[in-house]
Amino acid sequence: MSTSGENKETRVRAALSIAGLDPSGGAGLIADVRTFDHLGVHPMGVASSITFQSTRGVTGRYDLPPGEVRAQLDTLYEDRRPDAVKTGMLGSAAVMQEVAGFVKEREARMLVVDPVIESGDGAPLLGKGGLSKMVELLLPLAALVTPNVKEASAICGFDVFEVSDIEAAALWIVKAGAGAVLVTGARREDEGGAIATDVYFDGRKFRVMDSPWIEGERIHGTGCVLSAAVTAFLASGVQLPTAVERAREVVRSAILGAVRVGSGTACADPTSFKETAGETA
Ligand code: PXL
Repeated sequence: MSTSGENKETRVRAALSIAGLDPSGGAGLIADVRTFDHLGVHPMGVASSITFQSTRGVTGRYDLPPGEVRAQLDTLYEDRRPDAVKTGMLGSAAVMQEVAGFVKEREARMLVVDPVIESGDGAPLLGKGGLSKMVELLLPLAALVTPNVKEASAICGFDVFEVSDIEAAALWIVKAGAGAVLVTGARREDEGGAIATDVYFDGRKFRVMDSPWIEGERIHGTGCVLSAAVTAFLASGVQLPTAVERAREVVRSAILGAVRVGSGTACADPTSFKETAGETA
């Protein structure tokens, strides 16, 4: 970024991620920060939990005490309110409650909630009581919630496979108070091959968004990149439905350009996306 006076006079657009640290860089805060930066907004990050993790998987986690998460947020907001915020892994019910309380008090606008419950290979990333606190306190504050089908099923308490189940889940989540929801990652078979279906619902109408299924191994960090990309576009002033459409393109590029970092799961690469929010807002 240039250090000319011009840039210092206009405050840069900033997006904040409140999420866990995945030291391998494939998911969590590092993936979010890379996505924000790549899409042209200044990245801010508040750590809620530290996972012990490589591309081979998660071996443990340390959830920060809620007061320490609050202290990071208070200090940051005394200086600068970000233009959009996302939550990822919050780790514990206590941090969920603290973050929801903070968002409500500070009227943080443009909240995207990625309801992280477990890692792609099934390691728990949210402690006991966290899910009900999420539904009760955080979902009603969200402009958008981005569950995959598994998370949607955990949130709503019924199986989510077919488009009709996904629509029921989306309705459930909006009834719980979210402004809109994007349920991702349903796989459907069509004459032409497998289709990846996401369903967007803003309380008025359902939009079924299809793209060709990308065959291959599971890619780490796709949910983080998706919700971070929506947040970056919102911070840049893009309206929600368009932000969602563009974020799906970012994830598609991040999957197609996934990188082999270690001996385990390949990682989504948000920098594979060619276009910046700054140029297109
Ligand atoms: O992909 C969900 C996720 C989110 N946040 C952190 C993670 C993971 C998955 O492993 O480690 C910190």
